Amino acid sequence: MKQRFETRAIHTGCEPEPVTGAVVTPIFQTSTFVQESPGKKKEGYAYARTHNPTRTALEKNIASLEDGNYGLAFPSGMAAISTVTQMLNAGDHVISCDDVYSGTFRVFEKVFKRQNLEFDFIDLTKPHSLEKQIKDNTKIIWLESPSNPLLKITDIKSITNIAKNNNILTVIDNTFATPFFQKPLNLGVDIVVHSTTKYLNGHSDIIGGAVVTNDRELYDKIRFIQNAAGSVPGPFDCFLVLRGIKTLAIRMERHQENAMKIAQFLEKHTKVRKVIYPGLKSHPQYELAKRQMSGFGGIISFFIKGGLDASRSFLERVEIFSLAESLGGVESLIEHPAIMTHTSLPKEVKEKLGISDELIRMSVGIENVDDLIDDLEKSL
Ligand code: P1T
Repeated sequence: MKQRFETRAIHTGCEPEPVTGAVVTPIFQTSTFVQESPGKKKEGYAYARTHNPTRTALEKNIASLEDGNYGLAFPSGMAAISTVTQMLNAGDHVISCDDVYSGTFRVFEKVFKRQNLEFDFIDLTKPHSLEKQIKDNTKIIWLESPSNPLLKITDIKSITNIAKNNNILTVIDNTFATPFFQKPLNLGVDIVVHSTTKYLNGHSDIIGGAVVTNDRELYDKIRFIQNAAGSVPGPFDCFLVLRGIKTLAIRMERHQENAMKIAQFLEKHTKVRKVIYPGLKSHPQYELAKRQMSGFGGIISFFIKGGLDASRSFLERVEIFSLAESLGGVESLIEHPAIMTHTSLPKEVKEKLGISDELIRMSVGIENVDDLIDDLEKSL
């Protein structure tokens, strides 16, 4: 019988180590593995760019959480995203959602465009607008849902149906939802990417990434590029992500519980113009979020009244919330996307999307929620 999510998070890939019986997967800090005879490898291990047992454990674990067959661990979310994109050939076309993490936008626009890939960024919250954008050379539809930083929700099933009818692959960045709240492979997505830096590791102490797929051919292609180009994480980082994942389920429950209370608090506050949180009825895709996710996550974006001056003085005043980039750790973080995480978006793109000087993004941690609300109340 297939074990449930919480059990798999703790056990999958992490069987006791066969030589010593160590219950916790060891950090195999080695670059190479002895061979019994030329080409005769123990358990398939030869050189740690290709395979490392700590990494293998993490890859099996993340694949299982996504209900996928194949997982790959990367040294960063951007490395995972770049390696998947490297499957394409010059002349291929990618349709990406418009509110994609700015680092993804940057690598598409500034790196892959130079290698003659084409990109269009469109509002994929309206799936009917997608079909007009599909061209003969469209190879990937790239989703991020909820998106960073505006928490737009894409109808994953509708988009994967359109993609399949047109023989196009779908990739989704599932970093914000995590597999605890959203399982895109079950909605027809071909490849899931993650920044494990965020919720999967959960403790703001590593940079990492992951890819999961059910398709053996895609897995082999991505693995080949990863090994050929050398985009691999170290064993200590893999160990930390594995350790973080063991508590993913209970962390996500608390992140969401705290975020819901804070979103409701902010929505009533007179200094706040608008709150964006998929769990609020006021979110334009609330019904869709309820349908395709099993929870709404821990990220809230909101617009403060009073322009940049108000944003600045609020962000300088918070004490429990740390003014810092990133998200998904146990501690609450808060930031100003226009000046901090989304600077690589051109001004006109920020304006079009609504990433203004009044926009604030917070990653609600798992501290006592009353302390977090006190901190926000005092600072607003
Ligand atoms: O930082 P890295 O592990 O390379 O992950 C990049 C990345 C990919 N996808 C999403 C949805 C992300 O949010 C990120 C990184 N984001 C931040 C650092 C941030 O503060 O938004």
